[in-house]
Amino acid sequence: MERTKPSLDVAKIKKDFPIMERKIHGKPLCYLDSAATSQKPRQVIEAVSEFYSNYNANVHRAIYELGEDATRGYEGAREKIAHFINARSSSEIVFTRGTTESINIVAYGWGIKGKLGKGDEIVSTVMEHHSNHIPWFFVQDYKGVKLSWIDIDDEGYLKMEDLDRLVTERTKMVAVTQCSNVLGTINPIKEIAKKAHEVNALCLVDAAQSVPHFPVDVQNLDCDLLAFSGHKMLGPTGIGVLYGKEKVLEEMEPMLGGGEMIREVHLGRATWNDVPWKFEGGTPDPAGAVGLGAAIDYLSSLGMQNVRKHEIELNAYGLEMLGKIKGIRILGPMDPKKRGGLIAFTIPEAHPHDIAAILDAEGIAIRSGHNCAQPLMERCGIPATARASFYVYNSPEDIDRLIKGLKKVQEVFA
Ligand code: 7TS
Repeated sequence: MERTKPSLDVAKIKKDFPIMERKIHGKPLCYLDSAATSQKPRQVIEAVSEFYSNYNANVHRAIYELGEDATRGYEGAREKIAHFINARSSSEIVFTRGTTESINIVAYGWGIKGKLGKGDEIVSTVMEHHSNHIPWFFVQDYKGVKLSWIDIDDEGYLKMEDLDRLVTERTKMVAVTQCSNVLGTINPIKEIAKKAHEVNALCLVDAAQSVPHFPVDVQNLDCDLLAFSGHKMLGPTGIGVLYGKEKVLEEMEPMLGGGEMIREVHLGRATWNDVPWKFEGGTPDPAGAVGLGAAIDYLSSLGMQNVRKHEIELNAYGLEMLGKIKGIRILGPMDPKKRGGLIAFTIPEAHPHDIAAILDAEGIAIRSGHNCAQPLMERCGIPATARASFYVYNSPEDIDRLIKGLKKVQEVFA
C-alpha cells in the first residue's frame, strides 16, 4: 500500500505537546499507548494552571466573586461536554473521576439500590474492560440477578445472534463497550440500544475508547447511559463523565453522600439535589473539568471526523506493516475502518512484557499484558498481548519505528 498523507498536520500538532520533546533512553519519545492515557497539549495544561492561578475556589458554595468564577468555569465545561456528545441538556452530564466511576455509579444507584431482583438479567459482552464487568458482578452478588455475555466471532465482531438470543423480557440492562480496548472492534450501539428498548431494558455504553476518537452522538445512538474518561481524550486525569437521559438519572440513587448532592438534611434523613448535582457528592474537580473543556476545544478545532480519518489511515498502514512480521497474530477486525485506532498483537518469539521492555529501550511506549480484559484474553486463548494505540500526535513514522523495534525483538529472541 502506498503511504497516504495523514488527515491531520501531525508535525504541527506535536509541537503543542511538551512531552514530545522528551528523550527516552536517549531517543525521541514514540508514544503508542494513548488507549491507556493520552498525552496533554499545552492548551490543556495552561487551562488547568490558569484555573489554579486565577479562579481557584470551591464551586457552588461561595457567594464571593472568585467562587462564582470557579463555578462558571466548572458549569461552562459541562455545557461544552453536552454539546460535544449532543446531549439534550447539560443536566444530563454528571462529572465523575472517569469511566470506571461512572459505571460503578450506575451499578450502585440503578442496580444495587434499584428495583432489581431474582429473575432479572443483565446482558454484556465478552470483550468488556474489567470496568464494565466488575460493577455488574457486584449487582449479581447483591441482587441475585443473572449475567450473560454476547460472544465474539473469529474476526472479533460481536455475534449479533447472541444479542437476539440473550436479550429477553427478563433483561433489564444491556451494558456494552462502543469500542474494544483490545480488539479495536467498533460495536453497532444503535442496533443494540434498539434491541434493549424493545424489551424495556436500558442500554449503557462504555465509551472510554470511542468518545476520544470519533464523533459520538448520544441522541442518534439513543443509549440511556454513556461513560468516558477525560484523560484518554487529551484532558487531565481524575475527571470523567457519566451521560444519562434525565429520566434515567432521576430514577437512580446517588452513590456518594455529602456536599452538593443534598437538598435538605435533618438528623437521620435527607433529600437529594436535582440531577446532575445529585451524583456529585463532595468537593468536585473544577480544574479537571476546565481542563477537559480545553481538551474538547482542542479536539473540536481539529474536527472529530479528521481525528477518525487520521486513525483509519494509521490503522491501514499499521495493519499492513505488522501483517508482514513473521508469525504475528493480530487481534480483531482486519478492516481498518471497522476498528478504533489501536492494534493488539502477539509474536511467537517473545512474551508481550519482553516486547514492551525491548521497545522501551528504543524510546517506544506500548502497552503489554492482559489490557484489563482477562475474560477476553481467556476467550482468545492467550494470557496477554502487546498493543500499539494511536492518537492525533502519531504519524506513519511511529509505526515504522515500531516495526524496526519488533525486528530487534525477533533478533534478540531468535
Ligand atoms: N473501558 C474501556 C473500554 C477502557 O479501555 C478503559 C481503560 C476503561 C473502561 C477504564 O477507564 P478509566 O479511565 O476509568 O481507568 N483502558 C485502559 C487500557 O486499555 N489500558 O490502560 C487502561
